[in-house]
Amino acid sequence: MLTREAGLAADVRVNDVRLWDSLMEMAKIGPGVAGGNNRQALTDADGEARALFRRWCEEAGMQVTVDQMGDIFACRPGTDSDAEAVCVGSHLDTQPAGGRFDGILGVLGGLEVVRTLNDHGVTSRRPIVVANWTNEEGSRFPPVMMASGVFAGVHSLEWAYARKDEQGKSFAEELERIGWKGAEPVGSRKFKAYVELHIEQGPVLEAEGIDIGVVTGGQGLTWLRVSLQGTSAHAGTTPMWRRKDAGLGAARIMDLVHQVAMSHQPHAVGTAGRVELCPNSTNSVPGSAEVAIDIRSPNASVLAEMEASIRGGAEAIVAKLGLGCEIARPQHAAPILFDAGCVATVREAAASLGYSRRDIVSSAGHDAYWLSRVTPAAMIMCPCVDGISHNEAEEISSVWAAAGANVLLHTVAKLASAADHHN
Ligand code: HGY
Ligand code: MN
Ligand code: MN
Repeated sequence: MLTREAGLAADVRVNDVRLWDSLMEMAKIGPGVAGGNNRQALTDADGEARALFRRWCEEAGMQVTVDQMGDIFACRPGTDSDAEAVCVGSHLDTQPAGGRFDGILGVLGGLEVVRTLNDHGVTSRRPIVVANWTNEEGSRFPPVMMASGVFAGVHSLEWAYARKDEQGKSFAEELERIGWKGAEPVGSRKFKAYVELHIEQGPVLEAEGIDIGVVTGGQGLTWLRVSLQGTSAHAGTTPMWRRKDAGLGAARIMDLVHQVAMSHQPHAVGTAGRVELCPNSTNSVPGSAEVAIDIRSPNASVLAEMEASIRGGAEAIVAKLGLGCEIARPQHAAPILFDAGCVATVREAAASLGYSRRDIVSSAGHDAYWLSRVTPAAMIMCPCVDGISHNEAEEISSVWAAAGANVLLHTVAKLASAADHHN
C-alpha cells in the first residue's frame, strides 16, 4: 500500500459528540460532592478510570503498555516502526474537589485524535502514543507532576515510590494495590514530540473571546513546607505570655505569603493551600503546625526573591513567638519555554482551522513542563468558564473541547507525517 505523506485533509474534524460523551462517561468515575470529581491518584477510582481508558484504547486498536510509575502509553502504530512516536496526553487524576476536564480533556482529546484518524483510514509515518501520566495533581502524594518528573529524570523512582499520603501509605504500595505498577522502565521511551491539550484554568481566553491558546511556555512554581514547633497547652489555664502557639505562627506565615505575592504584582501569585495543626483541638493551644505553600511567577528571579522573603519573614515570625521552624522545598519548576517549532505547528494548525488564537503563558503546571526537558513539547489550551478550576464547578463547552481537539488532531497529523486517506 503506497502511502504518500499527503497529510491529513484540511476538512477533517474530530467527532465532537463522541469526545463529549467520553468526557461525561469518564466523569462518572470518582464523583465529587458538587458535580465535579474527586479521583485522586492511586485511589480505586483512579484505577477504574485507568481501566476504562485502557479499554477504549484497545477498542481503538492501540497497544497499551504501563511503566513502573503507572504511566499508561497507548500506541497507534505508524507505517515506519523505527520512527520515534509523537506523544499526546495529560492526566486522569484530579484534585480532591476537582473538575471534570483538568487533565482529562488532554487524555481523551488524544484518544479522539486516534479515533478520528481510524474513522478516516489515515495512516501516519510515525507511531502516535496517547499517554496518561500518573499523579499530575500531587495532592494526595506531593509534589505535582510526579510521574512525568520521574520520566524526565527530575525525581528518582525510589524517591517517588517512598512518597507517603496523609494516612502514611506509600506511593509504591498504593500503585501495587490498584494493580497499575507496570514493568517498563520509566523514561526509557523516546518521543519525537509531545503535545498536551489542556483547559486554561484561568480567565484570559474566555474574557477575550479567544478559541485557542497557543502556549509558548509556563510560569515557574515553588512549593515550600514550613514545619512549626511550639508547645501544646491548655487553652484556658495557660497565660498568653507563656504560650508557644504554632497555630498563630501558621496564621502569620499564611498572611506573609499573601503579602509577598502582592508585592510582586501583576504576575506573582501565592497561597498556603494546606495547613495542619496539632493536636487540632479547640481547647488546646496548637503545639505544632505544617504550612504548605505554593508560589509562582513567570520570572525566575522574582520567584527566587519571593522564596527568600518567605524564608526570611518566617524566621522573624518564629523568633518572636519562640517557635522552632524547619522549611523544606518539595517542589521547584523554573519558568519554561516550549519548543518554538512545535509551538509554530500548533499556531499554524489553529490558523488553518480558522480558530481565533493568541499566544499565552501557562499559569498552571503541567506534565508538559517536565516532558519539555526530554523532548520538543508544546501545549494547546481551550477556555474554561470564568477561569474556574481546582473547583468542582469547573466547566467548558463541547465547542471549546472540540476546537482544542481539532487543533491537536492537525498538529499531531503534521508532526507524525500523516499520510493520505485509504477509504
Ligand atoms: O498545580 C498545578 O498547577 C496543576 O494544576 N497541578
Ligand atoms: Mn492539569
Ligand atoms: Mn490541576
